[in-house]
Amino acid sequence: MPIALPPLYAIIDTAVCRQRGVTPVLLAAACLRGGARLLQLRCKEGSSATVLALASKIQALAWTHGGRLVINDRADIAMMTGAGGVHVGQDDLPVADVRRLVGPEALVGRSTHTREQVDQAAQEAVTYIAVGPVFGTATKDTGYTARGLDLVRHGAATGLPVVGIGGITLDNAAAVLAAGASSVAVISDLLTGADPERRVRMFLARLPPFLRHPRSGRRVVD
Ligand code: TZP
Ligand code: MG
Repeated sequence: MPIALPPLYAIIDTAVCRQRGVTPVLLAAACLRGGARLLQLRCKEGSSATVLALASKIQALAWTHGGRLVINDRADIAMMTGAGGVHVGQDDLPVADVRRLVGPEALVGRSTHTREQVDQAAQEAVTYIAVGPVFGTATKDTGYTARGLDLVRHGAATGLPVVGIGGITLDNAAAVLAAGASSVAVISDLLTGADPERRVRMFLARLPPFLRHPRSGRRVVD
């Protein structure tokens, strides 16, 4: 059953944190204090035990603030930490297997970069479809050029919640939601300026409020 997502999806990317000299735990805490209620831990480095320890700390913070943490790639770590979901890309674990492991209530998101991938994801047991890169991004080389708002519109036509990702900033975020996305996933722009808590507040002030899903009335964070 479709659920509504919070308008801002704050991605805590450990590589970006390292480049910018901020710890992932401090960034997550700042995002939560600023009002973000959906977070993703994206950690492509370090040992599995390190990722587990980090996920566990951020999950505890998210829980304290009534937020929800999604783990990138690692269904096992989501299960071990009690995190609320798993995000998988095109080359990661199959959605059906992740869903079987994490159960019906967890969020399972899939990254897509083409209309075909969107249509495929819509047939799977996903909670939301991430589409992108919507705009040019230096954070991840997806191998795809900027997709623009067309892919957001295509995703929204599936009826599933869509998360726009890639090059999203304070200035273009509202346009992504206006094109039909339920949420915008932001990595580097959280760290624009020296105060991510304030940046999150600025995003939330510019985005439509957290609405219930029009059909199911369910929210991802209650
Ligand atoms: N997937 C598609 S684009 C992207 C990912 C993980 C990176 C987005 O990062 P930013 O810094 O918000 O543009
Ligand atoms: Mg992945």
